Amino acid sequence: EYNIVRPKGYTVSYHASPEMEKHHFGQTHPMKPWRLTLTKSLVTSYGMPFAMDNYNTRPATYEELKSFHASDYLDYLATAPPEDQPRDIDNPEKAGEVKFNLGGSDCPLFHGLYDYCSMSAGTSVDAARKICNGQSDIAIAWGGGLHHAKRSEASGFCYINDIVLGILQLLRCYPRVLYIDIDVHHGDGVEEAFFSTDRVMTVSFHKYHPDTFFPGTGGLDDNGPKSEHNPGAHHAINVPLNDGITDEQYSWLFESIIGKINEHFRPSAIALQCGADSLAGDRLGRFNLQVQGHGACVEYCKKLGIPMIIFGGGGYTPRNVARAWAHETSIAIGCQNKIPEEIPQHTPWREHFIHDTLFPTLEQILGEPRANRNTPKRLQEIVQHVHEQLRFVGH
Ligand code: ZLV
Ligand code: CA
Ligand code: ZN
Repeated sequence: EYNIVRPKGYTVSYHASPEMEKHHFGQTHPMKPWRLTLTKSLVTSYGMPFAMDNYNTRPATYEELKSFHASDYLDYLATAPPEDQPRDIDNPEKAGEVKFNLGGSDCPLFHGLYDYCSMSAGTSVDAARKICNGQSDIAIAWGGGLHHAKRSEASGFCYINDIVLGILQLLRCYPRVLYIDIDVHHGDGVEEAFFSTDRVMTVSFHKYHPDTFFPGTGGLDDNGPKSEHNPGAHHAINVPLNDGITDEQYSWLFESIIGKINEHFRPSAIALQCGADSLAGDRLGRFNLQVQGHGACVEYCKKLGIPMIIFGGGGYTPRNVARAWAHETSIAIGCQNKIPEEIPQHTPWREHFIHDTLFPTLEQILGEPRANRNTPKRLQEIVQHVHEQLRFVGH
């Protein structure tokens, strides 16, 4: 009804697993898989599925998960009892034990955990396969983007690193992959996984404070192995930010940094993690980004004309997550100027959006915007430092 048609000259695919969205981390846990349902509801009410190939993906197999994760970790993930079940009463020492960082308050053992993880990973691996075999040019996997998971450890609401699995798939058919992460947290798991290769460059923009903000890593000087004999040297880029950054500052940084990286590294594919906790009003985030500024990053990457996977990630105020990811889906399709700003009347759960627009103002979101602690001088220094790192990369 909004005359949304398939884009000319390229294909967009949307990979989702509706069963994944029904899982619960627990009442008070900030991660709400239901935000994916709210996103899909908005995407559908605007008519965007007509312009894409839509896939209901299968769960990733054990063998696929093993391309990055250790077997003993996967086995425990598959068999550990949910926490609300009675603990092993015959073995009281074991009762309070935490293995692989599973079962704490960040990474609870909930019902159906292994299914949830393998479905999230399935969307990302399928997205990567479609890019590899040329059936898709932009593949969207909002259920993925879980960038903190390690080979043998859960971390920060992430159990399986679907991004690493997706990039490993891309590396089978592309020489160089650029990983970009706009989640408000540092993309530590992905950075670490590709620390010693020059075939993947990782770039994370995040709120940085070593003591008070998770995970505490990703300082400006964290650029990969310090040894020049290691090919991964200079192939990790970090953009540490303070509270309150605005759309204008963030877009300027993003374009200055990604533009330069594109010239030097010349990626053959892009993996873009679009964590929506960098938006203003996020329950965990600290920035003043609006849907427009967040989306501008996707638009800039799309214009580079390189095959791309778009992942989800964090995002803890579901109505804003759904707005951003629906807007970014429209950018992928190229219909962002065709869809009305007003949220369609027939959108399921429309009342959850509170304001009836796709682009609420900072005042509507926050009342009073958060104080901006990023000085122009500091942002200049960051860009300068990144440009210096890039003198060691490519040509
Ligand atoms: O968005 O957590 O700060 C990708 C992502 O990047 C911590 N965790 C850990 C380290 C020791 N602490 C405290 C443990 C807190 C456990 C419960 C919460 C519960 C309610 C509200 C907020 C939190 C919370 N947890 C806020 N920040 C944390 C971080 C993990 C952040 C993960 C971000 C994941 C999906
Ligand atoms: Ca980030
Ligand atoms: Zn995050």
